[in-house]
Parts: sequence; C-alpha cells; structure tokens
Amino acid sequence: MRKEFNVAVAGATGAVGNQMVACLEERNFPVKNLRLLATARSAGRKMRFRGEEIVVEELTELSFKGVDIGIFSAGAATSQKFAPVAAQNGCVVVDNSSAWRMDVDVPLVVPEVNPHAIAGYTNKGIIANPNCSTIQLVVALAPIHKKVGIKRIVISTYQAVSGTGKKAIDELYYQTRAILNFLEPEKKVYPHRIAFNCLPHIDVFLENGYTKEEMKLVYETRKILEDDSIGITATAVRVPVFFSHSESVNIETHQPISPAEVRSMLTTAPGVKVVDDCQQNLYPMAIDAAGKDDTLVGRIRADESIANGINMWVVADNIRKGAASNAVQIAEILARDYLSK
Ligand code: NAP
Ligand code: 3JN
Repeated sequence: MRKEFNVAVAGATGAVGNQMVACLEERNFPVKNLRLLATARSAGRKMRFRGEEIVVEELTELSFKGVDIGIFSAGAATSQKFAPVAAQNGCVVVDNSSAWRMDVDVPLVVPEVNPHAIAGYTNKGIIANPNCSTIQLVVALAPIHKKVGIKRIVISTYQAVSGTGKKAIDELYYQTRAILNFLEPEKKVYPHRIAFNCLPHIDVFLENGYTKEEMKLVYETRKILEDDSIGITATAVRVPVFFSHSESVNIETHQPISPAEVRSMLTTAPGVKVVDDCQQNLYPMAIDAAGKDDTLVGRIRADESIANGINMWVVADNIRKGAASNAVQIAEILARDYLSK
C-alpha cells in the first residue's frame, strides 16, 4: 500500500498556497492529514480539500509537530524563521521562497532537470523551489545544455502580476476598471501604474544596477544546471497580464545546433510543449499557458548575428509550474523515493 503523509501548507491562503492545495488534490498526493497555515488574520477561515473543509490555523513554532512534509509559500522571512523549526521537528520542508535557494547545503530543484539533487535534503531538512522565471527557463534550456553546452544566455522577462501575490492581481483589475471608467487609478502595490503599462522593475534594485529578480535568474540557473561558467544577463519586466510569465531567451552554445534540432529535442523534453508554427500563427502565449503545467516553447530560430546562436520564446504559468506544481512535484519525488522506505 502507498504510504501516506501528514502535510502542512504554510501560506495556504495566498495566490501560490491556494494552488499548492489544488495541486495536492489534482495530483492525488498521498495526504493522510493536511494542515493549512497562514497569519492570525486568516485563522478560522475554511478552505476545501478533497470535498472537505479544513480550518486555516495560525502558523506558529508548534505547527509542525507530527508533520512529515511542509510546503512553504509565506515569504522569505517566514521561511527563514520557520523552516529550521519544522526541520527540527522531523518535517522536510519544500520552500518556495528565496530564503534558502543559494545555501550550498540546500538543493534547488526542478524535477525535469535535476531530480537527483533532492537527495541533499538530508543536510538541513530543506529543499528549495526556484524562482518562477528560473524554473521555466531551465526546463526549456536543460536539454540543449546537455547536448551542446550553453555558453551565454540573454533573457528578457514579461512577468504577470500574479507573481507579486493576490494584492497585485486586485491592483491590475481595479486599475484597469478605473481607467476604462475614466477614473483615477489607485496605486498600492507597485511604484507606478501597472494597467496599460510595463515596469522594468521586479523586486528591489541592487548596487550593480540590476534588480534582485534579475540576479536570481543568474545565480539560480547556474546552480540548477550545475555550471558556473555560463554567462547570464537578464532584464525582468512586469507587464499587465494576470497569469503566466513570458521570456525572450537568446543563447549562444559551445557546439553548433540548428533550430530544427532544438525543436526536435524539445518535442520530447519532459515538461515542455513546443508550440512553433509561424505559418499558422502558432506560438506560446500567456493565455494558453495559464492553468497548465507545461512550459511552452516557440519562435525557435537562429540568431543570425553570431555563430552558434538561438532565439526562443518561453511561456509558463508562474503560479503553477513557476511555484505550486514544481513544489508539489518535488514533494512527490521526496515522498516516493526517500520517505517511503
Ligand atoms: P500572497 O498572495 O500575498 O500570500 C501570502 C501568503 O503567506 C498568505 O497565505 C499569507 O497569509 C501568508 N503569510 C504571510 N506572512 C506570514 C506569516 N508571517 N506567517 C504565516 N503566514 C504568512 O503571496 P504569494 O504570491 O502566494 O507568494 C507567497 C510567497 O511565495 C512569496 O513571498 C515568495 O516568497 C513565494 N513566491 C515564489 C514564487 C516563485 O517564483 N517560485 C512566486 C511567487 C511567490 P494571510 O493570507 O493570512 O495574510
Ligand atoms: O515577481 C514575480 O513574478 C515572482 C516573485 C517571486 C517572489 C516574490 C516575493 C518574494 C519571491 C521569490 O520567489 O523569489 C520572493 C522571495 O521569496 O524572495
């Protein structure tokens, strides 16, 4: 019989947490008992799981007693504080924040790319889930890196507001509605209006002139692909889209590879769906990726300005594959291959 686990979702009432609960149900994760954790503000609220109502509890140091797997999505400060507490209680944490991603003792995992790294969970009892923009990038690039080696990556992202959480989803909705009604839109979440606008600003600015989101792409990609020699530069842009991040990706490879070879290789790559038929106006779009777990790749073409260059357009649902489903996939491998013995 399949072993069942006591699971806790920290940040269950958030944009990502909600989807984590949905993914656990959809993927038929072997849950014995589910605890839903959030702030005191949400305690007492009810959420549905497998047709039953579960009461949300306040996250405290006592929340993890008897819990086998904790899936965290309540922000980096909460993870920094509570993931070690959970681990001390024997609960393995799959953490969706940036708190532990670059810790050398914490594996940073995308199941299609480096599932073997999960074994490192024994170091600290924590496994990190990468940033959403990194996840879809490495799902698309890992097969190419394996075959011909990637020397350099230039990425420009077009990121949906849901990446900022439930308040930002409301902000885009209310600003759009206000503008279409000739009213002054209110700004609460972003420093500028997001409706009918693009902001080249995600997360905080750093001393090197990049944003933290841009540098997450650089460091996390190298860690997951296990190659610090790859040159990576990024521009991260917030766009007025509710769900799914899109990325313009330019790569330079060590050995030559044609667009047809890339297309063929990605057709069989796990987690990838090639959508690439310009004659039929078929290419990846945010509205098609939303609600799904595949990473859509298209507009695959040669970069004619260099010898071994390829351009592509990569799109995935940032809340699903970019956060919730990637975390649940990690938990599945952990449960099946490491905690069932
Ligand atoms: P959100 O919609 O604002 O939800 C935040 C969730 O965290 C809510 O459930 C909130 O509870 C809970 N929370 C906040 N502070 C807490 C605390 N001190 N103790 C317990 N619970 C707390 O945000 P989101 O979009 O779901 O994102 C949540 C986090 O996930 C982000 O901060 C980030 O670290 C991570 N994230 C990662 C990615 C990725 O790229 N992989 C993408 C998006 C988000 P209440 O409802 O009670 O306030
Ligand atoms: O903005 C996006 O599209 C992705 C946002 C991710 C995010 C938002 C707030 C805090 C993160 C993250 O996962 O890197 C964090 C964080 O944990 O630092």
